[in-house]
Amino acid sequence: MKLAGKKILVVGLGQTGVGLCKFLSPRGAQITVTDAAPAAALGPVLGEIRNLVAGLALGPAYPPELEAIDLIILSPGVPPELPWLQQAVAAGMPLIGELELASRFLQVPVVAISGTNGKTTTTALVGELLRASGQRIRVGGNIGTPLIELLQYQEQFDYLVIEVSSFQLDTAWSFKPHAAALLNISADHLDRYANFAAYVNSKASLFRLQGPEDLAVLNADDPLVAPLAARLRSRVCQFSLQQPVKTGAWRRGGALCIRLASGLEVQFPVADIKLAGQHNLENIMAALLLALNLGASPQACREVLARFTGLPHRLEWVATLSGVRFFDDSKGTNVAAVTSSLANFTEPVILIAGGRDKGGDYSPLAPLVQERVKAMILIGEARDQIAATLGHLTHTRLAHDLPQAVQWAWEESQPGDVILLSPACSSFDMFTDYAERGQVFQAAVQGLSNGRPSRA
Ligand code: UMA
Repeated sequence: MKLAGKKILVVGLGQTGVGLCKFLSPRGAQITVTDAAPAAALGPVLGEIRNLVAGLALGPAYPPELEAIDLIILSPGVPPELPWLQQAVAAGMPLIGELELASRFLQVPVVAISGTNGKTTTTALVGELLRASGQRIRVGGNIGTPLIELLQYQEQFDYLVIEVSSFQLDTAWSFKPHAAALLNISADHLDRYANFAAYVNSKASLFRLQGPEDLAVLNADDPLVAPLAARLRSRVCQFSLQQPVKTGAWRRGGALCIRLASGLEVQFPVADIKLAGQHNLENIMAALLLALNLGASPQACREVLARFTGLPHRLEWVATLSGVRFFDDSKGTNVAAVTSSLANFTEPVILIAGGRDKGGDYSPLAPLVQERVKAMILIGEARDQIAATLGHLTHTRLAHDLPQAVQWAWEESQPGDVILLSPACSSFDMFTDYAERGQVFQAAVQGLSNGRPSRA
């Protein structure tokens, strides 16, 4: 693909937009960057790209004039269905996403992980398992560093291990991962998709271009993922917590059992696994299948599993104050994630939830809220909606912001309780992203421990 001299419009100036500019500029492209946010809101990133681009169309100048543009490249957070982009496509203008551009320049095999929940933890774990086995790898994608940014180093690596979101898949028609796992599918991002079926199809497109030389790892227990096994051309491995599988991973008693087509059979005692949470056993099985199929050593995997504790903002223990345990699950941005998180506690939970609604239905949380949640403190745009669906099931209060929610949760708590931030919503109404929301939560908890706790 020739980029020199091409007039390219980069849409969105977050991490992806910056990565795109850094990739396109040295290849001679004439870049215009557009973003709905005004310059003042974009802050330091503007400094990073100012010398790389020919034009900026920010804030009031968004969306820009499209005359003389040869190619539009989208950040994943920008829906291709926006009317001005649809008009451009209808007029014959090529439009691709960052993952598509990266796919056209990839020279090393990619290991891709997708799914509604667990994909970030699994991606990080696959990275650890392969690295501990002596493979040269880099981890990126939706987990943090866009794939386009990893390409500059690609010849130094055996594999690039990336987390892939449905948003990225939707505009990536050439993406062909050498090994890919689909962990699960449940309702999410319904503010962006026409319906749930469209979201499911987006996830399944992960395997679209795979052939018999490629590996697909599928969750045999997930009714939306399991049927893909019969449709794919890839080599399939499955994992299950419920029953043995022919080729793949399953739980038997106190061990995770693995059997690969290569003949490798190996077991990993659950008691030796540091990463907590039932749902994480599925993520671990998927990660082991990817890594062992790519040549990881079982002994190195054992060592990693004995020390890997997970990632920030995913059911992360923050502090224990006067017998009350605080957990930051800011990455719990949909109902299924909150369900998994709540299922880990037998103690009374004070749940802090809310944020920007993603078009989902909160009612599947009702049984767990009734059973385990002694109080719910709701924040953000979705607080009234969640209160209307679940508020009658437990003591519920609406807070102005997250620090107030933490303070109120603390006032409601007693020794032995758990205070859990697990929002079931995205963070974009009040924060830059889920990480910032988690940091604000942790700082508020820190504030309690710094000696001004007031209990009712
Ligand atoms: N913007 C517009 N017009 C729009 C929408 C957004 O101009 O219609 C602008 C915003 O003003 C903003 C910029 O686009 O300045 C942000 O672009 P982006 O949302 O694509 O954000 P990036 O910083 O590029 O981050 C993206 C992923 N974000 C999303 O998919 C929403 C990050 O995943 C990812 O880590 C990063 O690329 C690197 O690959 C985050 C995420 O929330 C973690 N992902 C979703 C999820 O996991 O559920 C999919």
